[in-house]
Amino acid sequence: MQRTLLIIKPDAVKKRVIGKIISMLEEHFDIKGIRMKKLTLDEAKRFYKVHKGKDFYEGLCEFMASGPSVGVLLEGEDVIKELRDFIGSTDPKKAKNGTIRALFGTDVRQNAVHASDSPASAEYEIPFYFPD
Ligand code: 3AN
Repeated sequence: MQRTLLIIKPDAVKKRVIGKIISMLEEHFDIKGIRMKKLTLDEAKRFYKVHKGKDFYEGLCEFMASGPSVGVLLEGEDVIKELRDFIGSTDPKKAKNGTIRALFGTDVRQNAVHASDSPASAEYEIPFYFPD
């Protein structure tokens, strides 16, 4: 069994599509936890530390700390890869039709959701929203 973290990012919360995204997730995956929280800038910087030094890093962290987001804990046999396919490419304009980012994303920064990309990332990321 794998666990993974999906985050409904501040842009999607502002667009009022939390319910639509959770509804899509629920049809395909087992949801084990949901928590709304506003990351501090420090948390956002630690969360995205693998991107430190890249030109989009500061803007990305500020955006993630700009408003509430929703962490969704999912569990399943191959859930990390399946969820990554389900959300679509980083750039919503390149994401396949019907994926969450194609439906709700705006651009590469405001792309509606995040999903862990490996078991190691999932174990690092889950405690930001689910410390217990
Ligand atoms: P993904 O979330 O699809 O794994 P990553 O890990 O390459 O994508 O990037 C992490 C986050 O950084 C993305 N979700 C996106 O919000 C942001 N990002 C990536 N590339 C850019 C970029 N060129 N400009 C602005 N933000 C970016």
